[in-house]
Amino acid sequence: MSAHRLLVAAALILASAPCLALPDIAQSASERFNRLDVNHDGVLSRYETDAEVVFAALDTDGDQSITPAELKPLLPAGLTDAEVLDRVRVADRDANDVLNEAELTRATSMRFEWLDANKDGNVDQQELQERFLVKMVN
Ligand SMILES: [Ca+2]
Ligand SMILES: [Ca+2]
Ligand SMILES: [Ca+2]
Repeated sequence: MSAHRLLVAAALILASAPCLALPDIAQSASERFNRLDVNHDGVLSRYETDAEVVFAALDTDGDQSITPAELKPLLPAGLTDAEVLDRVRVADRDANDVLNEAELTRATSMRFEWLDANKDGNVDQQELQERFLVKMVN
């Protein structure tokens, strides 16, 4: 291998290094949001808040339940664990402190218009953080 090729190989390895850190980055709020934002336009469209899609994006360990820890990265950064648990409990009908798919489906269906606080037809990250699993006030 020539010196030039070695340099190119080294550059490629360096360039790909950030990808190796992705599993950790996936825990950040914006990365979580990006998993929900299927077409990557920065906002959630109605079909992207389909409960099945939301559930798959949130259930990082694939055990078919959403724990408060799995939900937390999607919520405002300052929330305490107790406040995150409160959000879970809004939808937790069998009171086991985790959400199954039926519970999440119930909580997210029919709520799109309400999540879309500024009524532009899309839900942005801030709207989702502030309103997802918050009790609706009639
Ligand atoms: Ca989108
Ligand atoms: Ca899980
Ligand atoms: Ca439950």
